[in-house]
Amino acid sequence: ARTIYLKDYQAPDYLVDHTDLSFELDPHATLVKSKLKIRRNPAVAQANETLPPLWLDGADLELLSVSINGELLPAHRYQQRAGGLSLSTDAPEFELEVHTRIAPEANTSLEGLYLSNGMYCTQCEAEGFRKITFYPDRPDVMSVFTTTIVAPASYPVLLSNGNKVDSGTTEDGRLRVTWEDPFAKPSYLFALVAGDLQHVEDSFTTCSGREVKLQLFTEARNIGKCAHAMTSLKHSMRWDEEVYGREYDLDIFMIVAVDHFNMGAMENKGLNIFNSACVLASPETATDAAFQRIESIVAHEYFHNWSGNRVTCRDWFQLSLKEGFTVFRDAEFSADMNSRAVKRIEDVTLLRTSQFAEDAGPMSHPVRPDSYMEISNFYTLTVYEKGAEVVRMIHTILGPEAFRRGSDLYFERHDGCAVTCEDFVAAMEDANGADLKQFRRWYSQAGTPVLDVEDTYNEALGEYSLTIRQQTPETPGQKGKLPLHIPITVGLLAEDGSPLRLDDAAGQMEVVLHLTEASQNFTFAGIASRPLPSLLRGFSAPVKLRYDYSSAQLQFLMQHDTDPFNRWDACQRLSINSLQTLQQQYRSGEALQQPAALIEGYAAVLDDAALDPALVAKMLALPSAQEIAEQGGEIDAAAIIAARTFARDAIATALAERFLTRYHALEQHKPYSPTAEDIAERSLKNTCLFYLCAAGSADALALAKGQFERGENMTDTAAALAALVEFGTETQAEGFLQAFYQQWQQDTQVVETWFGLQSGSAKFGTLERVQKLIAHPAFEVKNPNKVRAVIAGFAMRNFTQFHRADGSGYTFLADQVIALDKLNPQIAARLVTPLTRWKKYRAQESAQIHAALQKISVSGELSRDLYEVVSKSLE
Ligand code: BAL
Ligand code: ZN
Repeated sequence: ARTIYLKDYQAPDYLVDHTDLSFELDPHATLVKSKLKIRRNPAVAQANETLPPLWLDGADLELLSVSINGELLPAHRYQQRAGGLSLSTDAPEFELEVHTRIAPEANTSLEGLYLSNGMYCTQCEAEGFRKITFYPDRPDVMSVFTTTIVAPASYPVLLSNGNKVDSGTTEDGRLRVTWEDPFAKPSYLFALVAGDLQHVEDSFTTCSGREVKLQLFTEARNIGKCAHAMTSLKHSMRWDEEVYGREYDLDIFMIVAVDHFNMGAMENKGLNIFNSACVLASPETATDAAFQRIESIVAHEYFHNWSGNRVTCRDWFQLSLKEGFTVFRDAEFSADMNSRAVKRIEDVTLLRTSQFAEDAGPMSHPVRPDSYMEISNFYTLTVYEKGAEVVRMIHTILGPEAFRRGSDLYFERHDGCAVTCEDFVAAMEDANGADLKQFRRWYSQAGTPVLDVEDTYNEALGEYSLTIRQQTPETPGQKGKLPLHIPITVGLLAEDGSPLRLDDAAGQMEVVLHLTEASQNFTFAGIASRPLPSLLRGFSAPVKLRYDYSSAQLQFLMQHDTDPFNRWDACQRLSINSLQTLQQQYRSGEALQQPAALIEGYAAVLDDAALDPALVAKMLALPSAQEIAEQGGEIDAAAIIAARTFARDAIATALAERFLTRYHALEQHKPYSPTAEDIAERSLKNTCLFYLCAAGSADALALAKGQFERGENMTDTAAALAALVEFGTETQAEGFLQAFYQQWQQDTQVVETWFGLQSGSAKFGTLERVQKLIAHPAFEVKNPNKVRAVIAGFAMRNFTQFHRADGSGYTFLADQVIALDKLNPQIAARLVTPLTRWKKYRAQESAQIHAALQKISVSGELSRDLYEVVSKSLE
C-alpha cells in the first residue's frame, strides 16, 4: 500500500463550482448521474500552459458514460485506473457529466451509499464519496451541491443536504425530491437518506431571530426515543451562540438515526447521520452513560457546523483542526451542562487509559500526522482527544477572553475555506499578539511527555521551589524530541490544608507555570512553612507527571485540595501505588497484604458528607486493569488481575457497613431524570451495590436482585444485573440474563447492552460464552455496534478473560479480525488494536500476541486499513 505524505501536499488542479447529482435508488443497481461545473484552479494555473489531466477518485463503481459539455467522450480521452479516472481536457472550464452504477446492498464497508435495515444512507468522511461517483474527493475542493433523489413510493422520506426545493412524482410513479445546499462544501460532507421513516419536529429561534426547523428521523419503532437528543440539540445551538457567537445558518437542521454505522455520528451539512446508539434514548432503555454520551455527541456534530463545515480542513493531515477543536468545544459544553469535575475526570481517564497507550504503541503519531496509508486509521484518540487537549492548553495559556478573540478571528478569516492547523494557531496569535511558536511542537511531535518534579523549601528565605524536567520518549520514526511549551497549573496547600496565596500570581490561589525548557526552576516567595504542592490541576497538560508523594500526603490532598480534579487524582495515585505494591507481592510469591492506606483513604471519602456524590463514586472506582497496565514497565496480566481483584475484595469487606448505609441513603424515590445530581446519586449508589456484592453476602445479592426486578430505569437495572452476573452463581446469572433478554429482545440498543454485560464480564464473559454470543440470533456481524458489544467487549474491556494464559483469546481475536476484514475494513483495523501492543507484555503473552498478529498478516490479502496497522505493529 502506498504511503501519503503531508510534505507532498499540492493544491488541486481543478475546482468544482457546482455539483448536480441525481440518484435513482435501487438496492442492486442505483444509477448515479453527476454533472460538475469544473474549472482550472487559478491559484496553480500558469500562462500558456498545457492543461494537466483531470483526476477523479472512484472506487467500486461501474462506469457507464462520460460526457463533456454534453458530448459523449470517446474512450481514448479517459483512462480508468485503480482508484479513479483520469481525463484529458482541452479547455480550462467545462461541464463534465458522469454516469455510474453502484450496488448499495452489497456495500458492507458502510462507506459510500449503503443499506441499513432497508433504509438508504451514506457515510462519506473521509473518502466514502468516491464509492458513490467519480469525483475530486478531497476536502479542499468545495462545491455547491444540488441533489435529486428518485425512489419507489415505499421510501417516502428522501433527504439530502440543505433546503428542499422541489418534489413530485415521476411518470412511472416513483417519488422525486430535489435538495439544494447553498453552502459550498467538500464531498465528505455530502449525505443522502431514503427510507420509510418517522420524525419528531421542533424549532429553534436563533440569536438574530431566525426560525430553524429541527427534525429527528428514525424508524417507527424508535420514535419514542428522540426527546433527549432534541433537547440536547437545542441546548447546543444556544450554547454555541453564547460561548462562541456562532449562529446556525440554514433554515432546517435534520438528524437521522441508523443502526449500521462505523462511527458515532457524522456532521454532514444540515443532515447529521447518527449511529442509533448515540442518539436514541429513553429512561427505560438507556443508561445514564448513554444519556450523557448522546448529549455530547449531538453537541459535537452540531458544533462541527462551524468548526468543520463552514471552516474545513485543507487535507486529512489537518483532521485535528476540526476534531480536536470540536472535541474541546463539546467537552466544555458538557462541563457547563453537568458536573465540570466529573466530565474532566472521565476525559482524562480515557486519555490515560487509551490515548497514552496509542502514543506509546506502533501506531503512535502526532496530532497532525506526517503520513498515512489509510486515513480511516487516523480517526484516533490522538487526533481527537489529544488534539482537544492541545486546544485546551491554548485556552489555558491565553485565557478565556483571548481564546474567544482568537476563535472569532479564525472563523472570520477562514469562513468558507479549507485550512490548516497552522491557520488556527496563527489566528490565536494574531488576535492577541501572542507567541505560540514553541507551542506548535505539540502538533508535530508524537509521544506522551513525562514530567519529573522535585521541590525544595528554604525556611530561612521563606522560599519554595519546584524543579520540573520534561522528556518525551522516542516514538516510531521520531527521535530526538524537543522541549514543549507546557502549561502547568499549580496550587500550594498549607499545613492546615488551606490554600496559600501565591505572590507571583497577584495573590491568586493558583498559577500557571510555563515550562519551556528541558529543566526549569520555579520559585515562590513568602511561604511561611513547607507547603504541599497540588500539581497539574485540572490536568492542564496531557503529560505523565511524577512527584514522590507519600500515602499520607495523597490522603491529605484527597481531603483538602480545592481543585476537585486533583482530589480525585490524588486518590488515583494512592490506588495505583497500592495496586503496584500488590503486584510486586504477587510476583514475588508473597501473600498479598491488606492495602491499608487505600482503605483508610476510601473510608474518609465515604465519610465526607460534603463531597459531591459523583466525585465520591469516581474516587471509589479502582483504575481499570487497562489503566494499571499503562503505568509503565512490562505488563504482567496475571499480576494486574490478582492485585486488582484482591484490592477490590479487601475494600468491599472492610467498608461493607459504610457501603450499605450509603446505598440506602441514596435510593431514589422519584421519576428518572438525567440531571447531573440524579446521575451522581445513581452512580454512587451503584458503586456501593457493586462493592456490597463483591463482599459476597447473600443479603447484598438480594439487594441487587430487588433492584433488578424493580427495573426502575436502565441505569439501575443494568448495574444490578452486572453485579449479579459478576458475583452471583452461574445459574443465577444465567437466569437473570435470560429474563432480561426476554423482556428486551425487541430493542436493539438494550440487546447491545445485554451483549456488552456478558462479553465484558470477568467471570461470565469467557471465551466459550463469547463464541456462543457470536452464534446468537441477535448477533449480526455486519452491524458494527454488535461487533463492538461482543468482540470488542471481550478483547478491549475484558482484561481478565482476554489475557487468559493459554493465549486462546488472542487467536480468537485474530480469526474475527480476518473474517471482518472481508466485510468492513475500518472495523477490522480498529478491532486489531489490542494485538498491536505485544511488545509491552511479558515474554509468554508477548509471543502469543505476536503469533496472533502473524496469523493475520499471512492470512491472505488484507485491506489497506488492516494492512497498515498490522504491518506497522510487526515492525
Ligand atoms: N467527522 C467524523 C465524526 C465526528 O468526529 O464527528
Ligand atoms: Zn467530529
